[in-house]
Amino acid sequence: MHTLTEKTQMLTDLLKKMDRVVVGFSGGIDSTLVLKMALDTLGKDRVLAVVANSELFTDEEYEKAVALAKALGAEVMGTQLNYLADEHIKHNTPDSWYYAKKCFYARMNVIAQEQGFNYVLDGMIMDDNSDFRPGLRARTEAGARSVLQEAGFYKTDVRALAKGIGLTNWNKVSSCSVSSRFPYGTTLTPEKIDQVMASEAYLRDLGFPVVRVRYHGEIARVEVPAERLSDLLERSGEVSAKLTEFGFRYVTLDLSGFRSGRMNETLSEEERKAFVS
Ligand code: NMN
Repeated sequence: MHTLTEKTQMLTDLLKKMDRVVVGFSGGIDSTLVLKMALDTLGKDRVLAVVANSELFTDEEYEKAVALAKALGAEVMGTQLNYLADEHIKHNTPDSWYYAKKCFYARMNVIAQEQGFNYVLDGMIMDDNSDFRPGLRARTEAGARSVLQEAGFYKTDVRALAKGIGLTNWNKVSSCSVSSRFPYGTTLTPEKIDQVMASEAYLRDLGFPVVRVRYHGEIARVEVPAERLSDLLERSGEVSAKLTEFGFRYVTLDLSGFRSGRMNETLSEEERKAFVS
Protein backbone atom coordinates (compact mmCIF):
# COMPACT_ATOMS: atom_id res chain seq x y z
CA MET A 1 0.00 0.00 0.00
CA HIS A 2 1.50 3.31 -1.07
CA THR A 3 1.27 6.54 0.90
CA LEU A 4 -0.47 9.62 -0.49
CA THR A 5 2.93 11.23 -1.08
CA GLU A 6 4.05 8.24 -3.13
CA LYS A 7 0.81 8.15 -5.11
CA THR A 8 1.07 11.88 -5.80
CA GLN A 9 4.63 11.43 -7.02
CA MET A 10 3.48 8.57 -9.27
CA LEU A 11 0.73 10.80 -10.68
CA THR A 12 3.16 13.64 -11.37
CA ASP A 13 5.64 11.26 -13.06
CA LEU A 14 2.89 9.81 -15.27
CA LEU A 15 1.74 13.28 -16.31
CA LYS A 16 5.27 14.48 -17.10
CA LYS A 17 5.75 11.60 -19.55
CA MET A 18 2.48 12.39 -21.33
CA ASP A 19 3.61 15.89 -22.29
CA ARG A 20 0.38 17.22 -23.90
CA VAL A 21 -2.99 16.11 -22.57
CA VAL A 22 -6.71 16.57 -23.08
CA VAL A 23 -8.70 16.24 -19.85
CA GLY A 24 -12.33 15.10 -20.16
CA PHE A 25 -13.71 17.47 -17.55
CA SER A 26 -17.04 17.11 -15.73
CA GLY A 27 -16.47 19.53 -12.86
CA GLY A 28 -16.61 16.78 -10.24
CA ILE A 29 -13.85 16.41 -7.66
CA ASP A 30 -12.00 13.63 -9.52
CA SER A 31 -11.61 15.33 -12.89
CA THR A 32 -10.97 18.64 -11.11
CA LEU A 33 -7.97 17.04 -9.39
CA VAL A 34 -6.71 15.59 -12.70
CA LEU A 35 -7.02 18.96 -14.41
CA LYS A 36 -5.31 20.86 -11.59
CA MET A 37 -2.44 18.36 -11.36
CA ALA A 38 -2.01 18.40 -15.15
CA LEU A 39 -1.93 22.20 -15.20
CA ASP A 40 0.56 22.35 -12.32
CA THR A 41 2.79 19.65 -13.82
CA LEU A 42 2.68 20.47 -17.53
CA GLY A 43 1.63 24.13 -17.69
CA LYS A 44 -1.37 25.77 -19.33
CA ASP A 45 -0.11 25.40 -22.93
CA ARG A 46 0.09 21.61 -22.71
CA VAL A 47 -3.38 20.99 -21.27
CA LEU A 48 -6.85 21.30 -22.81
CA ALA A 49 -10.01 20.80 -20.74
CA VAL A 50 -12.87 19.43 -22.82
CA VAL A 51 -16.39 19.64 -21.43
CA ALA A 52 -19.15 17.62 -23.06
CA ASN A 53 -22.71 18.86 -23.25
CA SER A 54 -25.51 16.46 -24.12
CA GLU A 55 -29.16 15.54 -23.65
CA LEU A 56 -28.24 13.33 -20.67
CA PHE A 57 -26.77 16.04 -18.43
CA THR A 58 -28.20 19.41 -17.45
CA ASP A 59 -27.04 22.59 -19.16
CA GLU A 60 -26.38 23.94 -15.69
CA GLU A 61 -23.79 21.20 -15.05
CA TYR A 62 -22.15 21.95 -18.38
CA GLU A 63 -21.96 25.68 -17.69
CA LYS A 64 -20.65 25.13 -14.15
CA ALA A 65 -17.93 22.80 -15.46
CA VAL A 66 -16.81 25.30 -18.12
CA ALA A 67 -16.67 28.11 -15.54
CA LEU A 68 -14.72 25.87 -13.13
CA ALA A 69 -12.13 24.85 -15.71
CA LYS A 70 -11.63 28.52 -16.61
CA ALA A 71 -11.29 29.44 -12.95
CA LEU A 72 -8.51 26.84 -12.65
CA GLY A 73 -6.71 28.62 -15.47
CA ALA A 74 -7.29 26.01 -18.17
CA GLU A 75 -7.93 26.41 -21.87
CA VAL A 76 -11.45 25.08 -22.32
CA MET A 77 -13.33 23.59 -25.23
CA GLY A 78 -17.01 22.61 -25.18
CA THR A 79 -18.34 19.79 -27.32
CA GLN A 80 -21.92 18.70 -28.04
CA LEU A 81 -22.73 14.98 -27.98
CA ASN A 82 -25.94 13.44 -29.30
CA TYR A 83 -26.22 10.30 -27.19
CA LEU A 84 -29.84 9.51 -28.10
CA ALA A 85 -28.80 8.88 -31.72
CA ASP A 86 -27.36 5.58 -30.46
CA GLU A 87 -30.04 2.85 -30.27
CA HIS A 88 -28.59 1.23 -27.12
CA ILE A 89 -28.63 4.52 -25.28
CA LYS A 90 -32.06 5.50 -26.60
CA HIS A 91 -33.55 2.22 -25.33
CA ASN A 92 -31.53 2.31 -22.11
CA THR A 93 -30.06 -1.18 -22.42
CA PRO A 94 -27.86 -2.31 -19.49
CA ASP A 95 -24.81 -1.90 -21.72
CA SER A 96 -25.85 1.61 -22.80
CA TRP A 97 -23.19 2.88 -20.37
CA TYR A 98 -20.60 1.24 -22.60
CA TYR A 99 -21.99 2.88 -25.74
CA ALA A 100 -22.26 6.29 -24.08
CA LYS A 101 -18.63 6.16 -22.99
CA LYS A 102 -17.60 4.85 -26.41
CA CYS A 103 -19.20 7.91 -27.96
CA PHE A 104 -17.59 10.21 -25.35
CA TYR A 105 -14.04 8.86 -25.73
CA ALA A 106 -14.30 8.77 -29.53
CA ARG A 107 -15.03 12.51 -29.51
CA MET A 108 -12.21 13.14 -27.04
CA ASN A 109 -9.81 11.24 -29.30
CA VAL A 110 -10.88 13.29 -32.34
CA ILE A 111 -10.34 16.53 -30.44
CA ALA A 112 -6.96 15.39 -29.10
CA GLN A 113 -5.81 14.45 -32.59
CA GLU A 114 -7.07 17.64 -34.24
CA GLN A 115 -5.56 19.86 -31.56
CA GLY A 116 -2.24 18.04 -31.36
CA PHE A 117 -2.47 16.42 -27.91
CA ASN A 118 -0.96 13.01 -27.07
CA TYR A 119 -3.34 11.59 -24.48
CA VAL A 120 -6.93 11.76 -23.33
CA LEU A 121 -7.33 11.65 -19.54
CA ASP A 122 -10.40 11.06 -17.44
CA GLY A 123 -11.20 11.21 -13.74
CA MET A 124 -11.88 7.51 -13.00
CA ILE A 125 -10.63 6.36 -9.60
CA MET A 126 -10.08 2.99 -7.91
CA ASP A 127 -13.57 3.04 -6.33
CA ASP A 128 -15.14 3.05 -9.83
CA ASN A 129 -13.84 -0.49 -10.36
CA SER A 130 -16.21 -1.89 -7.75
CA ASP A 131 -19.38 -0.31 -9.21
CA PHE A 132 -21.38 -1.58 -12.22
CA ARG A 133 -19.43 0.42 -14.82
CA PRO A 134 -19.61 -1.00 -18.34
CA GLY A 135 -18.09 2.31 -19.47
CA LEU A 136 -14.64 1.35 -18.18
CA ARG A 137 -14.25 -1.09 -21.07
CA ALA A 138 -14.90 1.73 -23.57
CA ARG A 139 -12.21 3.78 -21.83
CA THR A 140 -9.69 1.00 -22.20
CA GLU A 141 -10.62 0.30 -25.84
CA ALA A 142 -10.28 3.99 -26.73
CA GLY A 143 -6.82 4.12 -25.17
CA ALA A 144 -7.85 6.89 -22.75
CA ARG A 145 -5.91 7.03 -19.49
CA SER A 146 -7.32 7.14 -15.97
CA VAL A 147 -4.22 8.55 -14.29
CA LEU A 148 -5.75 8.63 -10.81
CA GLN A 149 -6.50 4.91 -11.08
CA GLU A 150 -3.04 4.21 -12.47
CA ALA A 151 -1.50 5.96 -9.48
CA GLY A 152 -3.78 4.04 -7.09
CA PHE A 153 -6.06 6.87 -5.95
CA TYR A 154 -9.18 6.04 -3.95
CA LYS A 155 -11.80 8.67 -3.05
CA THR A 156 -10.12 9.26 0.32
CA ASP A 157 -6.80 9.99 -1.46
CA VAL A 158 -8.55 12.34 -3.91
CA ARG A 159 -10.14 14.29 -1.07
CA ALA A 160 -6.90 14.44 0.91
CA LEU A 161 -4.78 15.66 -2.02
CA ALA A 162 -7.44 18.12 -3.16
CA LYS A 163 -7.53 19.56 0.35
CA GLY A 164 -3.74 19.59 0.58
CA ILE A 165 -3.35 21.67 -2.57
CA GLY A 166 -6.17 24.01 -1.63
CA LEU A 167 -8.75 22.80 -4.14
CA THR A 168 -12.22 23.58 -2.87
CA ASN A 169 -14.11 24.62 -5.95
CA TRP A 170 -15.49 21.47 -7.49
CA ASN A 171 -19.16 20.54 -7.95
CA LYS A 172 -19.77 19.05 -4.53
CA VAL A 173 -22.60 16.69 -5.44
CA SER A 174 -21.51 13.95 -7.78
CA SER A 175 -23.83 13.72 -10.70
CA CYS A 176 -24.37 11.10 -13.33
CA SER A 177 -26.20 10.62 -16.60
CA VAL A 178 -29.97 11.05 -16.34
CA SER A 179 -30.34 7.57 -17.85
CA SER A 180 -29.72 6.17 -14.34
CA ARG A 181 -33.23 7.35 -13.42
CA PHE A 182 -34.94 5.01 -15.89
CA PRO A 183 -35.46 1.25 -15.64
CA TYR A 184 -33.39 -0.65 -18.19
CA GLY A 185 -35.40 -1.10 -21.39
CA THR A 186 -37.23 2.24 -21.14
CA THR A 187 -37.10 4.29 -24.32
CA LEU A 188 -35.61 7.67 -23.47
CA THR A 189 -37.25 10.70 -25.06
CA PRO A 190 -36.53 14.43 -24.61
CA GLU A 191 -39.92 14.76 -22.87
CA LYS A 192 -39.23 12.05 -20.28
CA ILE A 193 -35.76 13.43 -19.67
CA ASP A 194 -37.15 16.96 -19.20
CA GLN A 195 -39.73 15.62 -16.76
CA VAL A 196 -37.02 14.04 -14.59
CA MET A 197 -34.58 16.93 -14.87
CA ALA A 198 -37.26 19.53 -14.02
CA SER A 199 -38.38 17.47 -11.01
CA GLU A 200 -34.82 17.07 -9.71
CA ALA A 201 -33.97 20.75 -10.30
CA TYR A 202 -37.07 21.71 -8.33
CA LEU A 203 -36.11 19.37 -5.44
CA ARG A 204 -32.51 20.64 -5.42
CA ASP A 205 -33.81 24.22 -5.19
CA LEU A 206 -36.07 23.14 -2.34
CA GLY A 207 -32.96 22.13 -0.36
CA PHE A 208 -32.32 18.53 -1.41
CA PRO A 209 -28.96 18.63 -3.25
CA VAL A 210 -28.69 14.82 -3.29
CA VAL A 211 -31.79 13.56 -5.05
CA ARG A 212 -32.95 11.13 -7.71
CA VAL A 213 -36.38 11.09 -9.31
CA ARG A 214 -36.62 7.57 -10.69
CA TYR A 215 -39.05 7.33 -13.57
CA HIS A 216 -41.55 4.46 -13.52
CA GLY A 217 -44.03 5.61 -16.16
CA GLU A 218 -46.85 7.43 -14.36
CA ILE A 219 -45.05 6.99 -11.04
CA ALA A 220 -42.16 9.09 -9.74
CA ARG A 221 -40.11 7.35 -7.05
CA VAL A 222 -38.18 10.06 -5.23
CA GLU A 223 -34.94 9.10 -3.48
CA VAL A 224 -33.30 11.44 -0.97
CA PRO A 225 -30.77 10.39 1.71
CA ALA A 226 -32.50 8.43 4.52
CA GLU A 227 -31.74 11.17 7.06
CA ARG A 228 -33.65 13.69 4.92
CA LEU A 229 -36.86 11.65 4.50
CA SER A 230 -38.72 13.47 7.25
CA ASP A 231 -37.70 16.87 5.83
CA LEU A 232 -39.18 15.89 2.50
CA LEU A 233 -42.35 14.58 4.09
CA GLU A 234 -42.86 17.98 5.70
CA ARG A 235 -43.09 19.41 2.19
CA SER A 236 -45.03 16.47 0.72
CA GLY A 237 -48.01 18.50 -0.45
CA GLU A 238 -46.05 20.97 -2.53
CA VAL A 239 -43.64 18.31 -3.85
CA SER A 240 -46.53 16.13 -4.97
CA ALA A 241 -48.28 19.08 -6.64
CA LYS A 242 -45.14 20.17 -8.47
CA LEU A 243 -44.12 16.74 -9.76
CA THR A 244 -47.70 16.15 -10.91
CA GLU A 245 -47.43 19.44 -12.79
CA PHE A 246 -44.27 18.08 -14.46
CA GLY A 247 -46.28 15.09 -15.76
CA PHE A 248 -46.27 12.33 -13.11
CA ARG A 249 -49.65 10.96 -12.03
CA TYR A 250 -48.42 9.45 -8.76
CA VAL A 251 -45.59 10.81 -6.64
CA THR A 252 -43.93 8.43 -4.17
CA LEU A 253 -41.08 8.70 -1.68
CA ASP A 254 -38.74 5.69 -1.45
CA LEU A 255 -38.56 4.73 2.24
CA SER A 256 -35.13 3.12 1.77
CA GLY A 257 -33.65 6.50 0.95
CA PHE A 258 -31.12 7.30 -1.78
CA ARG A 259 -28.78 4.53 -2.81
CA SER A 260 -26.63 5.02 -5.85
CA GLY A 261 -27.00 2.24 -8.41
CA ARG A 262 -30.56 1.37 -7.39
CA MET A 263 -31.66 0.62 -10.96
CA ASN A 264 -28.95 -2.02 -11.25
CA GLU A 265 -30.77 -4.15 -8.67
CA THR A 266 -32.91 -5.60 -11.48
CA LEU A 267 -29.80 -7.05 -13.15
CA SER A 268 -28.67 -10.58 -12.40
CA GLU A 269 -25.07 -11.33 -11.42
CA GLU A 270 -24.57 -12.92 -14.88
CA GLU A 271 -25.85 -9.81 -16.67
CA ARG A 272 -23.60 -7.55 -14.63
CA LYS A 273 -20.57 -9.68 -15.41
CA ALA A 274 -21.45 -9.94 -19.11
CA PHE A 275 -21.69 -6.17 -19.54
CA VAL A 276 -18.51 -5.17 -17.75
CA SER A 277 -16.14 -7.80 -19.11
O1 NMN B 1 -26.42 7.28 -8.58
P1 NMN B 1 -27.31 6.63 -9.61
O2 NMN B 1 -28.28 7.60 -10.21
O3 NMN B 1 -27.97 5.38 -9.10
O4 NMN B 1 -26.37 6.18 -10.83
C1 NMN B 1 -25.22 5.43 -10.58
C2 NMN B 1 -25.14 4.24 -11.51
O5 NMN B 1 -24.97 4.69 -12.84
C3 NMN B 1 -23.93 3.37 -11.23
O6 NMN B 1 -24.21 2.34 -10.32
C4 NMN B 1 -23.59 2.78 -12.59
O7 NMN B 1 -24.29 1.58 -12.82
C5 NMN B 1 -24.11 3.81 -13.55
N1 NMN B 1 -22.98 4.54 -14.17
C6 NMN B 1 -22.21 3.89 -15.09
C7 NMN B 1 -21.13 4.54 -15.67
C8 NMN B 1 -20.27 3.83 -16.66
O8 NMN B 1 -20.43 2.68 -16.93
N2 NMN B 1 -19.33 4.52 -17.22
C9 NMN B 1 -20.85 5.85 -15.34
C10 NMN B 1 -21.66 6.48 -14.41
C11 NMN B 1 -22.73 5.81 -13.82
